[in-house]
Amino acid sequence: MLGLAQASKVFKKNPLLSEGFEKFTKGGNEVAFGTIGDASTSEGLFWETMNAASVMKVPMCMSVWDDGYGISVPKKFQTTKGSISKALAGFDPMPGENGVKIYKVKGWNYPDLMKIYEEAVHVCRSQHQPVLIHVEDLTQPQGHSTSGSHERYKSPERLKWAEEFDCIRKFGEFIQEIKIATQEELDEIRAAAKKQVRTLQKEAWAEFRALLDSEAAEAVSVMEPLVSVSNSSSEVAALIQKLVSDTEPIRRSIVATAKKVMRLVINEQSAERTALNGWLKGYQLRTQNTYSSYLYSKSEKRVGNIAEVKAEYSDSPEMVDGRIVLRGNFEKIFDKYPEVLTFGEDTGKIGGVNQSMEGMQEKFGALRVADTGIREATILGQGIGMSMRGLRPIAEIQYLDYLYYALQIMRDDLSTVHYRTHGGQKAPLIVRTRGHRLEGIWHAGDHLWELSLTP
Ligand SMILES: Cc1ncc(C[n+]2csc(CCOP(=O)(O)OP(=O)(O)O)c2C)c(N)n1
Repeated sequence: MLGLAQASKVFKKNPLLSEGFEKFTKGGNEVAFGTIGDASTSEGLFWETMNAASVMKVPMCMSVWDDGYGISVPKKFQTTKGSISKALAGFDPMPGENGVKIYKVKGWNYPDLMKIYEEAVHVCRSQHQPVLIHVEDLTQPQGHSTSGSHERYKSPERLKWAEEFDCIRKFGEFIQEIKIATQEELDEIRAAAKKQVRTLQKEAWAEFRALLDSEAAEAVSVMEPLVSVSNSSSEVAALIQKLVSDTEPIRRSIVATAKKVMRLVINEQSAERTALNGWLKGYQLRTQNTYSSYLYSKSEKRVGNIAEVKAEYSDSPEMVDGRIVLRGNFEKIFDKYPEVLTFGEDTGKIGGVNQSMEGMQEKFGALRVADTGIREATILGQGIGMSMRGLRPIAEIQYLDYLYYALQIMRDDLSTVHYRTHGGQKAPLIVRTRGHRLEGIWHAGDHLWELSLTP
């Protein structure tokens, strides 16, 4: 979220990016919206993000949905003073200061919600002022999820209050108050919507079943010939019968049955066995995409498709420090691609702890070669968000040992963007770091083996 917001700032401030990025921005005018539950604000990453957004002054609008509980744990165990807006009060900027502007509103109060959101988003967009909207008194008609019952941890009074202040009910009252519709009209809309959803649910289920039923029938037709040729004829027949009598077979049962039959005929040679084996492999291949695809990039620009450029040396090459070679390469890259930018601890003013960015900030500006606070998770977050918006960030982690602070977000968020969006989004981020300085344990760690086990 931090990086998505930062991208707006970069697009707004870097004139070299005014063309060619229409897919990602309209002049940097975008606000990054994010939402979080009140209990989840107890996470360290939340605080790191708020602090970073405030220091960086990026258009980030964070809403906290406050229903008073994190599953069953009430907010008095979650948040200082039981209120995230109170706990964050020190972030609220005084005139001339940076900070996160804090708003507070009740979730059932629609006129206030409209007023506050309009104002907060305007401030956020026009001043690149991060804002936090603490939306209190939210209700959960079914508790945290439909698999638990909130009667176990909420008092009868609280449940009664929640019914009265149910946000949908309150929305209905508001609609009547401003005379958009009467209660009868609302009841009609509600009944019609319920009916429509039920019909669509039935249609969707029928469509889903038709496909699985045809796949089960296909499996049966490939297994059946084995009944007459196999030595385990009766067992094979019993397995097929079990699948046929399953009124709602799913792929798991189709594949499991075919595999069990394969195991029964494993030592037999027959065209029927070969046919089943071939079908099973083909079926698994054909349905694989339904469960898992785009684990890796399929783009023609993916790393594996980029041809190697061999280094060329002159007859009498000059000997220089490695950092000079790196700096020269960075300079060429930054010259050629205005969408490239880098940021990290000590990366900006002094050009990195190993000086491989020396002089780069003077040449390319603090927007593209920037210092950050000591906050590896959000350095990585900046990189994820900006790369998703068409920029080419290089996030610098000062030493490999400190990548651990960012490992969770690398594993859960960065590495899964392409997969989670079925190839719809990607985050082409370079993470740059260094280790093995042999200067004490936190600068010399050898962690590549652990990283190689991290997806
Ligand atoms: C990092 C992490 N820790 C724990 C969980 C398990 N978990 C899922 S939802 C939840 C409670 C969240 O409460 P809140 O932030 O108030 O959001 P709400 O569900 O009330 O909207 C917990 C503990 C999780 N999903 N992720």
